[in-house]
Amino acid sequence: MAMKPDPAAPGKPSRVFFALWPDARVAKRLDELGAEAHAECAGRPTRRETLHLTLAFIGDVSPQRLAELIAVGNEVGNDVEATSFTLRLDLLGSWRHNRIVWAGAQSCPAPLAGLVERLNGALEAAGFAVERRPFAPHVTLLRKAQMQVSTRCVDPIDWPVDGFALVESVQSSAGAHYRTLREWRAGKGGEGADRRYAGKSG
Ligand code: 2AM
Repeated sequence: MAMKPDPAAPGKPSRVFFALWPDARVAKRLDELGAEAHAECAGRPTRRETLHLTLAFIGDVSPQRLAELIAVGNEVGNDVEATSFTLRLDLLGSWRHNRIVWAGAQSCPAPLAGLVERLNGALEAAGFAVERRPFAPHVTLLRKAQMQVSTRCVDPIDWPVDGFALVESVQSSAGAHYRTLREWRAGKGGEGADRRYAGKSG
């Protein structure tokens, strides 16, 4: 009889990505915008504690390669000044191809574009496949939306960004849960980079 894979077995790959995670105030505003969008489009709202902006999606990696990703984060997170900026989310829109409704930005701040570029550069140098499409900063508010929206301006949500995280996505029947593997934050923990935290899931 064929053996079933043991989900707890060592060596199981993790599905990981670098992301910005909002603080409680920004998450609340995004959640409110998500509720407004849900009234219009239906679909499955992103739970407040899981709202995030993906900087670089990596996909499945073996536990052995996680150390290389942390080295990538250390390299990029060392420049703490470059990870502090304000991101103004002032657009609501949707994509037909994947039926998501998102919050986005009329203008991508140069430090955000720079952060993504540096992450992709370091990922590529470390042998990871990187996204070739232009970066489209967005926070997914709804999945499986039944209606689309025409892109429109909304009350701006100013997101004070002061770091980024390496996050693991764990799929379950209840949706995705996320666990922060490592976080790099400006102005905290001495040198700013490489502050481990216990991990959040949602
Ligand atoms: P999304 O919000 O636009 O769906 C965790 O799955 C995060 O990585 C999500 O924010 C998701 O973006 C993004 N993601 C998932 N699969 C991806 C892929 N193949 N390419 C780029 N980003 C992806």
